[in-house]
Amino acid sequence: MILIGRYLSPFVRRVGVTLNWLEIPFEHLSLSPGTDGAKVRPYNPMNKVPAVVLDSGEILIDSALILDSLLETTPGQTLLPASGLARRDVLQRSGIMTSALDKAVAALYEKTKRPQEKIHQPFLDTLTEQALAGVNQIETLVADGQFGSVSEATLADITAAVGYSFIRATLPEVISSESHPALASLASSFEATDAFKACRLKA
Ligand SMILES: N[C@@H](CCC(=O)N[C@@H](CS)C(=O)NCC(=O)O)C(=O)O
Repeated sequence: MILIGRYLSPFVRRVGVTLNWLEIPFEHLSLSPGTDGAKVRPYNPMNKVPAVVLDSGEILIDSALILDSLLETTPGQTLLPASGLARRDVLQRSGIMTSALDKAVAALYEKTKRPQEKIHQPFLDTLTEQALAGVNQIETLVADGQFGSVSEATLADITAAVGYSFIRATLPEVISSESHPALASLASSFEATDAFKACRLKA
């Protein structure tokens, strides 16, 4: 299996961490759509990451679809329940963070991809507020005991920890251990695991 994309992308990173968590070997091509478009497009003509090449040669894109496929084909995995309310709950809590990450990535692009004079501050503020609203929901749920621990991890925990670290690194005005202590603590325990350490944020 091959994973395409840099771990700076939280979507790529949650796939890489999950592969490590499940002890599935893979090759990592650390490519950026911004600077390596010609190398990314053969895997995804839209020049987006992550993409995964399965051992069968099939190419999958989008972290949600990639993870669904990986988990579905890994017997005995415990990151995502097979069906029912428990499954919906893990997907919903993962989805809150991935939605916040969509907004955080858009805010980062708004800040970094435009000439300074073309940044539209009201739009940037809206994106930042949307990302913050998502991480605030996660903070409340973590503080309420609705997230797990390293020993009983689910996809929601991995996604929350990856999301915290990404937003903390790229939009530090949105999130910190002071503003989101429960989520920061969860992220810190997951970042200490080998699965996370093998996917360094900037690699
Ligand atoms: N919904 C997608 C989001 C992927 C995404 O936004 N990837 C970003 C990197 S973080 C990307 O490839 N951006 C390049 C672009 O949109 O031009 C997923 O979950 O994989």
